[in-house]
Formats: sequence, C-alpha cells, structure tokens
Amino acid sequence: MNLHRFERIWLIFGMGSLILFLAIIGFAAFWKGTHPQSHIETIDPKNVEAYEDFQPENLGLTEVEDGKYVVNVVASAFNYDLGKDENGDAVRKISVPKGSKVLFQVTTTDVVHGFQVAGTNVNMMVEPGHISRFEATMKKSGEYTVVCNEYCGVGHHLMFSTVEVYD
Ligand SMILES: [Cu+2]
Repeated sequence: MNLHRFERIWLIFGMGSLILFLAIIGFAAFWKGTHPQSHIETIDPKNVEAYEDFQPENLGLTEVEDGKYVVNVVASAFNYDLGKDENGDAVRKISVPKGSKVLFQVTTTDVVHGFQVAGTNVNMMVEPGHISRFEATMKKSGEYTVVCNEYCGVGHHLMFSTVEVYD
C-alpha cells in the first residue's frame, strides 16, 4: 500500500499525540496520584446534618489517630464551614503537622463549589447531593489557600480558607 507523504506525516502526528496523551494520563494517575474523588455516597443537601460527619460539632479538623486527620467541611455560597472555635468564632484556618495524612470530606448545601488546596493535589468538585472525599499526605510545610474554583455566584472570590502545614 502506497501512502502519500502528507498522509504518513499526519498518521505519525495523530498516533504520536495519542501516545503522548496516554503517557501524561499515566504519569498523573500512577506517579502523581491523581484520581477522581469519590462520588459513591449521596446526601440530602437540604439536611446535611443528618449525616454525622457534617453535624456542626463535627466540622473542621479532627485527629483520628497519630498523624491521621479528618477535615469535615460544609461548603455554601460563599463560605467553607469548618465549625466554630472555643470563642464561638468561625474557624478560618486549620493546622496540621508536616507528613500527616489528611482526609478531606466536603459537601455543599446549595450549588456546585470547588475545593482546591492550592499548591497540593487536593482539588475536588463539590456537588449538591454528594460527598467529595480526598486523602492527601501533606509533604511540604507552608500556608495553603483553599479556593473555590467553580463559579458559584457574586461572592465567589470571597470564598476561601487556609490550611497550614507546620514542621
Ligand atoms: Cu465559588
């Protein structure tokens, strides 16, 4: 079979890009540990408190065992609810030691929000009716800003929180 030179170039280009894209997906999935967050469990967005983890006293950071933490978050326009501190003020920041394993569990009571801990591989879409979960190991110390990366309304840019990883 005789292929025109341009056809051959085009075929090589097409197959080459396919191999390149598969390599990028493989690198992200197996080397960087990227995977879709769990969407298996459903929740009533109008009554998230029926779910124990999202009751007001269980929000925010909890140490479940040595070096292992759970962070429960209820997102809504335009806030991440991390519970209240001992003075009754809203918690805006959570702090964990370097190297700890942190399971983020996030749900929303209204619209689709994002939950990205910028600078880490925690980046989830939070959909009403679902619980988004992602466990990450905080390898580097520093202050990370939690941002909403799904446009959720006029106060979208005011929606943020902070994760501190200390040595
Ligand atoms: Cu938003």
